[in-house]
Amino acid sequence: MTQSQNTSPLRLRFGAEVAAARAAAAPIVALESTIITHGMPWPQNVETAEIVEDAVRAAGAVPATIAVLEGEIHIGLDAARLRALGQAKGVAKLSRADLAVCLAQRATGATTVAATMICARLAGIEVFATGGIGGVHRGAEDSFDISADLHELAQTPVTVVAAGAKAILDLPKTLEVLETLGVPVIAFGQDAFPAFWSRDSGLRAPLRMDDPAIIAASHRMRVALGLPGGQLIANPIPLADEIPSIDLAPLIAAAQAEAVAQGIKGKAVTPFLLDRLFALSQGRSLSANIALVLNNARLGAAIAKAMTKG
Ligand code: PSU
Ligand code: MN
Repeated sequence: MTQSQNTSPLRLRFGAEVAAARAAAAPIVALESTIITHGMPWPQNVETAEIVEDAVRAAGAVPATIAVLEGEIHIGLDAARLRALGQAKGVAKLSRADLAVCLAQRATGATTVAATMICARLAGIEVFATGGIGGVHRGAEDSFDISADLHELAQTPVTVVAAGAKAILDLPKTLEVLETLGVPVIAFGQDAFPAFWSRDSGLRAPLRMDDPAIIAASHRMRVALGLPGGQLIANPIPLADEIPSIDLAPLIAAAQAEAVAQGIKGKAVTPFLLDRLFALSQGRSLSANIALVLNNARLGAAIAKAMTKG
């Protein structure tokens, strides 16, 4: 260890299962915690987090749910900590800008895609599965609301598996920004860029791959090239769980109008829209959401396994 590491104030707390996996060089899949605290209502948030972890295990990898608890980065949460986080009120939502502040204040917070990528890299975890990433919001030409997730994908070498981006975002602009930032956007098993609840956004993904082993190989190749960022793997929701976008479009428009009318800004925007959508769809969106996260967890595990074979 170098001097600077010895004097670093940072300490990662590894869960027992993750510590054992690290010792055995077994495949590990990182999972985020903002989806638990800000992305789904209780109790489905905790139930989903648990079955997603089980899906990773069933696919032959070890899940590492990441969160900051009382000023420490946890890589892997035990059942009690997961349940407590899922029921806690007013947990902070941590993106790149917030992480150091939360740790210095010894506070608790849930990690977004951006913050989870930062923590996963520190823990040596190269694959991360979630539901949807943040992106360019509708009306960004006025609000400038562009998620820090996109910039994180450009600078932190973690392969992120998501079901594309939600239609609460401006998908063409999101793809343009990812292209500008040099982030590979790779649709898995199809040509179309998926749109979260639906398999086809109507936009073509810039890249396509059909084999987790090739995804692992291109991750390695980026590292070998000295390229700093990660890859976005856009994995379409299973056909049986898809919701036609025509059903959701009016609800998204309504939620969007409410956000504008109520002056919702900054990091409150995404949680507000997700919460309103769940309510407006009478929970219909939730089972699809759960199915796609499970699907991403399985693909994440397959990629993580391929990385350890490499
Ligand atoms: N999109 C979803 N579900 C989520 C999120 C995004 O479909 O739970 C969460 C993720 O944690 C993501 C964050 O990183 O919201 C993006 O927030 P913002 O737009 O404020 O960057
Ligand atoms: Mn934002």
